[in-house]
Amino acid sequence: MQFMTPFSIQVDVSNGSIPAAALVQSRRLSDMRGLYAYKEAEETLAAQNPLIYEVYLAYDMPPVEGQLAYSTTVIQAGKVSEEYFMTKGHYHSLGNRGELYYGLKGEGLFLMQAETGEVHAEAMCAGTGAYVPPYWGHRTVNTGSEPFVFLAVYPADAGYNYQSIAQKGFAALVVERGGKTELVKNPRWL
Ligand code: M6P
Ligand code: ZN
Repeated sequence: MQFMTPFSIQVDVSNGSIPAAALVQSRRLSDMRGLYAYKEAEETLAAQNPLIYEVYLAYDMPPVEGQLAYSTTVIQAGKVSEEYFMTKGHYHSLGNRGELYYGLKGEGLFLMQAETGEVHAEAMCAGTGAYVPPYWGHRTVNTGSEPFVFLAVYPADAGYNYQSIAQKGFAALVVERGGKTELVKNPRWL
């Protein structure tokens, strides 16, 4: 491994941004085509194409074993019909790599899923440290009324596998029904 000089990078905890980020990724509804369950509501909202979330990558870390990468994610508050705004969600290309999330602002649900379809959800708010063990797919959902912000730390060589979630989604959807947050079965999941 390359010998690297230690460093620090500031996160603006008032809004979750990283002003000196190496990369900022913005995901609008159009970047998430087919991921929301309610197709008609997605079509209606498509004209506005709202910003769903941003990812601030702190540092352009070489994707090699032993290094850690970190980022913040800011998910806007909102819903597509009754399904809350959320991240795309991914498995790691190297399945045996875990990840740690730390809540900074707002409220969310951290949805994790094993390849078998077993689903596990952890509620998150400022101060929650939530751990994704190796092999679990993961997606975050903003269940609150303000932006949901968290920091993620993960092995720099973990990589992203978006394919299976793009095809089938998660086994559970996170929806608001009667003013409450509920996990319901995803009808597209076979
Ligand atoms: C967290 C980390 C990132 C990830 C981001 C958004 O910040 O897990 O690695 O990119 O969330 O999630 P996704 O890539 O699924 O859109
Ligand atoms: Zn990950």
